[in-house]
Amino acid sequence: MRSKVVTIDRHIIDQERNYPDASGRFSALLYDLALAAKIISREVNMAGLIDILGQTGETNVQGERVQKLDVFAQEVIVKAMDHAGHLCCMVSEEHGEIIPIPDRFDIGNYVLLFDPLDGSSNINVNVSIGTIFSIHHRVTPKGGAGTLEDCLQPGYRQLAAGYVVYGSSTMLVYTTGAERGVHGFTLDPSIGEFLLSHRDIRIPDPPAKVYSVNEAYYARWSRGQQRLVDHFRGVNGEGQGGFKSRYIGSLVSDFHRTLLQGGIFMYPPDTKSPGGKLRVLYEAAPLAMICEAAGGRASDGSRNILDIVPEGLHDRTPLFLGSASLVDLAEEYLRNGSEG
Ligand code: AHM
Ligand code: MG
Repeated sequence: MRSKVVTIDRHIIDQERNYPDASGRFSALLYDLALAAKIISREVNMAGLIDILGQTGETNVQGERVQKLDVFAQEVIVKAMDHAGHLCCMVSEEHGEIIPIPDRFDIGNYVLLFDPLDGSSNINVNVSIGTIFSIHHRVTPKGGAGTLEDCLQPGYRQLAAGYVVYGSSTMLVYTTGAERGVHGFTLDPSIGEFLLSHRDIRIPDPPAKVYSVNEAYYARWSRGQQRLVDHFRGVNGEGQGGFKSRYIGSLVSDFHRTLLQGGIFMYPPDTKSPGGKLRVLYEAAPLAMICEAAGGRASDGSRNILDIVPEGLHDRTPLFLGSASLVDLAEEYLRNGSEG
């Protein structure tokens, strides 16, 4: 053995030692989330066998109803998180309203916001998908049920954010802020543990020359957005080119690559989705926190994503995130878009 083996549980406990007054609740919350991720990972890995085991809505060989994976992931997270007394409420991309903590369980001081299975349209073709989560401290008084006010907080108030990518291996990446860094853990399925594999991730800058955007929407973009992508391509008199294009169409996977290699991920506004497509609370804000903690930047084109104060649970935003120098460049093109 060349280096010590650190499980995610051990890592969370070690990090908690930095907070002498910590109650342990926050660590327990992260631990429960990691457990939910393992259960979802197991099921995602079985997805290819669905034709053998039964289609959605049918009964499988064990006589159980087969659920859609995104519904399954939603239920796993809610069931893993509702009873331990950490949370005052939850909200999910898959659910219209606040998910209350059942009366029979204790009410805690944290809010959990999550996208249970992002990119789920990719499941049938074996493309990586992911879970995204964000944790806030409640702002309403202790003891009562969580409210909209607890959920609609700007991203800069997040206590922690993370994602799980169910890819060639399953990885969980999380941060509790810039001072504590961004850390990645790879699931070893043989022992059922997430092991620290990527300590203190920093997003490369100068970055890999990679941009990630759905270019099929070019005709629907603003002039500034078109010129920015022309710059990356080195066409129409913009930039030198030399960039590569990579777009999986699965946000967690596109972000994971961007975090590790550098580059920029973009989901700009277009004439069909003038406010962007991705959700502030479940997608943009948590990934923005991770990106910033790793030394990158996240913008809606002019504002820091973490400054957005959401007005509704399902608000959307344009999103530009990745290596700071490329997000700066994007903002510059968008500002001066119609010139040239
Ligand atoms: P979903 O929440 O309905 O799964 O949609 C989010 C997904 C992201 O994973 C991805 O970045 C984006 O939608 C892709 O959208 P498009 O197909 O328009 O490029
Ligand atoms: Mg989503």
